[in-house]
Amino acid sequence: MKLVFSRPESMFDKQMHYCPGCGHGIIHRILAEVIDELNIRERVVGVAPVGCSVLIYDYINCDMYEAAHGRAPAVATGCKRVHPDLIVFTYQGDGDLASIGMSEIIHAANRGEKITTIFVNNAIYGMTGGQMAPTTLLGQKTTTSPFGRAPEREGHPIKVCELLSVLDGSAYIVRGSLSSPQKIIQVKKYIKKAFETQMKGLGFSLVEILSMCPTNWGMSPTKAQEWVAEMMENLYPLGEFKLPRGE
Ligand SMILES: Cc1ncc(C[n+]2csc(CCOP(=O)(O)OP(=O)(O)O)c2C)c(N)n1
Ligand code: SF4
Repeated sequence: MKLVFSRPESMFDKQMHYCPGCGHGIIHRILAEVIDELNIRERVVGVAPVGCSVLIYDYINCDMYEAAHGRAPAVATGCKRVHPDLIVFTYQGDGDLASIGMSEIIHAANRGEKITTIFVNNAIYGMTGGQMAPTTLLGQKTTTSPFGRAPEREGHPIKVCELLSVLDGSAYIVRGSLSSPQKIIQVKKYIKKAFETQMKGLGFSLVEILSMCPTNWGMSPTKAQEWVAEMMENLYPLGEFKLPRGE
């Protein structure tokens, strides 16, 4: 019989702790597939975030560090500079990357560190119970914006790809979404290209992924996926914001 579906080699056979309909599990899977396809598992080092995906090292079968809240780009920088032959990535949520870790990511991108960041934007702090994140949408209710985010009170949503793509040090900046199977396949291509950018020594690469948090959004998994398409993709346009030089 022809095998059409199997677990990626770079993924442990382990039940995940994520809520039903969460985007992290999907992203882990396509990340592991890319690592397999590029045949780089033994050269890859990841840096785990503080957030729901803190346990990514239990799921992806590669070497991994755990960094303090927001500091993954600094840890990845140290690793990559000491071991330039390794392929180093950070995996960060929006609270981790765009709140406490904002200066870390800006300076890592600006320095042109040859690392790859997988940035999971679910518009909320998932792990700690649904507080407002820098990426929370205007009008969106969270535990810390119970009347809906208002610009004069909580400020505007921060657009990370737009921000980082104007920095001279960034090489490849792209935004994808998990709102449909086609878009998930596209995200996988973006992740592959981001790793290839690093492997060619071209500089800093970041893949932002619009993702679901059905639990803290108070929605079913299906509705949450629709909300990504209808609400998030309007505010956060998809596509490649910056291409590596020469492309
Ligand atoms: C210095 C510090 N401050 C606050 C926390 C608490 N904390 C843990 S996870 C988290 C938010 C994570 O949200 P996000 O990065 O969006 O990831 P998600 O859980 O949504 O995937 C916070 C504030 C912490 N662990 N350390
Ligand atoms: S709280 Fe949200 S981000 Fe965290 S595992 Fe559940 S659905 Fe995923």
